[in-house]
This record gives sequence, structure tokens and C-alpha cells, in this order.
Amino acid sequence: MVGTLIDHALIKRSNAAARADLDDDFGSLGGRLARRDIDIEAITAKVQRFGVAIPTWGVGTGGTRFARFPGPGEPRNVFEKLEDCAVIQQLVRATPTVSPHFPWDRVDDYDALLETAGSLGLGFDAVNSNTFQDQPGQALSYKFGSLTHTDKAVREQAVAHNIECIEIGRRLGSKAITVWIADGSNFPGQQSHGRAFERYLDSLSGIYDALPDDWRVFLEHKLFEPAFYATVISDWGSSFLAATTLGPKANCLVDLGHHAPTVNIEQIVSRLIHARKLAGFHFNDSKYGDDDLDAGAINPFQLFLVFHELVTAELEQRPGFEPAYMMDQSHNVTDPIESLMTSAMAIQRAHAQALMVDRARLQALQDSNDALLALETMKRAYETDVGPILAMARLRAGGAADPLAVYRDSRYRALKDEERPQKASLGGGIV
Ligand code: RM4
Ligand code: MN
Ligand code: MN
Repeated sequence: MVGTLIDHALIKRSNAAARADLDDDFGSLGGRLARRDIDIEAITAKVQRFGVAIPTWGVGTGGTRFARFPGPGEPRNVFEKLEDCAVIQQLVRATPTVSPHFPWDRVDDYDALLETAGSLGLGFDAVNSNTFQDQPGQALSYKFGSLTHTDKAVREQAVAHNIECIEIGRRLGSKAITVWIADGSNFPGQQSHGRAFERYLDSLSGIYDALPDDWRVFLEHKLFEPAFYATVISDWGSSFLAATTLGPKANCLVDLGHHAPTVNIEQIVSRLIHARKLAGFHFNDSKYGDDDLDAGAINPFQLFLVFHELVTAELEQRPGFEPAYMMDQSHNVTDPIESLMTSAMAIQRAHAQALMVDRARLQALQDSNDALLALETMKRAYETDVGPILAMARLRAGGAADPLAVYRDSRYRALKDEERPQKASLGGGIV
């Protein structure tokens, strides 16, 4: 049974109060953009079409390796997670899909899950498998690896779990499975780099063979943690090599937090687009490593530069370009709903800014090696305040001009705190 979302009258009231100022701001921005030959309506329509998936684990409170401080009214199961996701979509209108993680989101009745999501106006995006934790009653441990374990029986167990995820995903209408493994080694010499990669390829080919025709498998690389000396799929090179070996249905996913500091992620994106191997993104931000901070919190310029590559690929209609977007964040001290709403808007912002790059001028400047004006051309787009476009897109789609204000006014969290008495600690809190 689904509980209440946000009262629609609240949204209407708040939008009515914001309307005059918004019309004004949108009109004057439209005039300024017209002088740059940019059609504000065309940009607004593209912003409205943009969607980024919410990870079900994102609506729970995260934590660090040291502690987790649960927040009030946390969802206790996937049905309640869907409610929180629906609130985000209700207000922001940029998050129409949800990405489930198994076995965290396992239920007895997947038809009921699909029906609940549908009644909340949500669909399902890529499914995620989990072979980085041991589950109660699990026959064999993943302590020393899963898909790359030295013991064939452990590898088979991990492959079977992924195939089960595909089966569940089929029933939910997903079209992709994301495989992130924590496999690797903590000490030099602990593991053969070569043999571990070969075992990975062998296991993955078992998963690949189980993919329905219209499905894809997304390989997610990460350079550290919990394997601190070497992870098996540490970087986009290993991921690309694996995806190429496996075949056309295998693509490389880019999680923004899974790179060493200073790595040029936008260039990796460009390479993967070139090779028709870009699966999509896990958006988040970080200062040190896989901090899983809110998208745009630390380096919004990088996010813009990534979107510049994506928008360029879209405008050039690059073959095979069909990226799946998801937020992958851990909310430790904020209300996860608030973080996911503002993150979705930060992602939309970067997208809208990237749509404003004068690409013809940029290319001419590149051809004449005018480094300074090329940068200025990028900056001009990045420094455009696209806020009125985002607010108008939300309003036209039936969302809230100011999602955060409406959410706080609604007292949704306090109401859920009464509705959802917490039991034992949730699985999968620390990510
Ligand atoms: C990992 C990775 C995966 C996610 C887990 C929870 O660091 O980002 O995408 O499934 O965290
Ligand atoms: Mn991720
Ligand atoms: Mn991560």
C-alpha cells in the first residue's frame, strides 16, 4: 500500500506565488539568449525531455566506513523507497525511472512491485547486482572475490546471481544490468593480475550469454576499495578491454567517483563515445575518491565539461550513442530526498549549460588554435544562469518551480517518521 505523496494543492500554491517573477526572468533570459542565436524554447523542451534514474539505495541514509547515522522516516523496503522516489519525480520532473539493487530490493511479488511503480508514475532503469557482500544464508563467501574468485563454485554462484537479476529485470521492464564487482587484492602478490582478469572474462561471458536480445550489460570500473592494492576492473582501459572482448551488448559505465583525482573524465567519455562503448553514467561528486557526494557539489565545471561531450555526441548523432543516466550517491548528513532533488537539478543545469555552447564558433577557434577564445566560448555557456529555464521546464511538466521549498513545507519527512517506525538496521546502508 502506497502512502501519500506531496499534496498537489501545495505545489499549485507555491507555483502561483512564483509565477510572475519566473515569467519575468524567463522572458528576459530568452531575450538575452536570442541575441546569441539561442532559442530558449528549444532548450527548455530539451531540458524537459532529459531524465536521470534514482538508485533505490540512494533514498536511504548512507554512511562511511566508520558509522552510519540513520535519518528519520527512512524507507524500510523497496515499496517505501519507491514512494520517496515518486516524491522526487513529483517535484522535480527529471527522474522518471528507478534503478533497483538486488538482493537489497528482493520481493516475493515482482508484479506488485511493477504495479506500484506504475501507479506512482515510475519505470525501472538498469538493475544492479551485488556480489560485494555476503547475504544471510549464502552458501559461499565473497571475501576473496566473486566473479573472479579462484574457486569456480564461487564464480558460478556469482554468475547465477547476475542471471537472477536479469530475470527480475525482465519482469520489471529493465533493459540493462550493471555489474560492479569489488574483486581485487589488498596486497602485492596476493593475486595474479592476469589470471583474475581471465576469470572475470569467463564469468562475464556467462552473464552476457544470458542477456535477452534487446539488453545490454554495463561494466563499471573502480580503482580502489575494498580492494586497496588493485581492483580487477580498475579503470576504463580494463573495462573497455572486457567490453570489447565480450561483444556489442557490453558497454562501459562511467561512475564519476571511480577515478583517481585529476583524471580527465570528459576525455574518457569522448573516447568511449568514439568507440561506441559508452553505457552511461553514475553521477556524484568527490574531492578525494568515491566520496559519493551530491552531483555538482565539488566540481560543477567538470560536470559541464562531461555534458559538453554528451551534447556534442547527441547533436552529431553519433552511432550507438544511447547513454543511461543515474545518480549514485551516499547521503550521510542530508535528507536523501533533498539531496537527490538538488542533484537532479545540478545535472539538468550542466545539461542546459552544455546545450548553449556555440559549437560552430568553438570549432573555428579550435581550427585556428585560438586557445583563449575557445575557453571563453566554453565559459560563456557555463556562466549562463539557466535557473529560469529549469524552473519553467519543471512548471510546465507539472512539477514545482521551487522543489525544496515545497518539500519542506509539506513536512513529508516528519509524516513518514510517524508512518515508518524503524526496526533493525537496513541492509546496504553504507555505500
Ligand atoms: C559502488 C558502485 C556501484 C554501487 C555500489 C553500491 O561503489 O558505485 O555502482 O552499486 O557502490
Ligand atoms: Mn556506481
Ligand atoms: Mn561508487
